Amino acid sequence: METQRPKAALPGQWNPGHTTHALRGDYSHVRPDFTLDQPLARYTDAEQDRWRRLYARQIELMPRYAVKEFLDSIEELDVSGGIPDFARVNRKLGRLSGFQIVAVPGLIPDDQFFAHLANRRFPVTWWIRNESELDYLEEPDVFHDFFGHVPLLAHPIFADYMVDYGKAGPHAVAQNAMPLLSRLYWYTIEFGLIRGGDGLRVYGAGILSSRGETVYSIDSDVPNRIAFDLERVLSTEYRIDAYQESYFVIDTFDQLFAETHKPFAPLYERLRNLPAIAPNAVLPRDRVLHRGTISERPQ
Ligand code: HBI
Ligand code: FE
Repeated sequence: METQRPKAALPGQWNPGHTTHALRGDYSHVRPDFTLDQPLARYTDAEQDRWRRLYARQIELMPRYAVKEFLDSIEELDVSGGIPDFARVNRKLGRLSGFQIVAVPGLIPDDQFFAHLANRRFPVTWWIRNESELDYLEEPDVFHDFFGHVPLLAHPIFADYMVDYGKAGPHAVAQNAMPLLSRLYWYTIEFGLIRGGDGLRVYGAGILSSRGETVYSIDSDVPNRIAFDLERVLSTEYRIDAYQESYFVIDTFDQLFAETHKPFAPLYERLRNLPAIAPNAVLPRDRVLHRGTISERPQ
């Protein structure tokens, strides 16, 4: 595990609408929906080798840390040998959950992102990180998006949750509640934990694609681990430049899917004007699985 605390690989909370730096992808040849054809011929041998090394070191952690559905699916996708051919993967993925992955140059505007999810398409950045970014990069690359997100898209219940998230997007935007909905994405799809028969496991893509955070999220005494509660998650801020200070734990994907079928409008109304909860906070009403040392830090 790295000595310095590398920042967590940043999944897509930044997008052209409000990122603080120029995005690195080339957006000049994208279609109106921000997709492009995956430039398979542009991958160099060095990049293919980098994928194989990233894959090999991350996959060895998975039997111990990842939720079972991830393990089954990443094996089935058979992408250890090099950067996946999205068209080939789509044939399998389509049969498993109806999802298709589409190549994009990087982060895309929220409304486009929601529209893809709502139509059972997941945007996957086509380029791979540099050698110097093996443990951290600011924007999602093909390893974060594919290794982190795609395997669970093959799981029908989780796939339906992703579609529902996409459908919820425009309503949140209309109610000026995007920050609240982003927290749900962050604390489930990107950094979610699940407790099943075999103990605490990871299902969040931001963790699954980060060697350091995979171990930290399960083994470290530092972060809080709190039972998932929809209002608590919608109200809790998150860090985008370090390992998470709190993780929220679901019991099943069905629970997550059911939770998000509650009407969000009244929640937004009530929560939107309340002060946000600090990422390291533990509240009296929390069902605490582990109170982290981070909770002692003044908020
Ligand atoms: N774009 N390509 C890409 N990937 C994401 O994960 C992503 C995005 N744009 C916006 C975004 N995520 C988040 O703001 C979502 O909460 C909408
Ligand atoms: Fe992501």
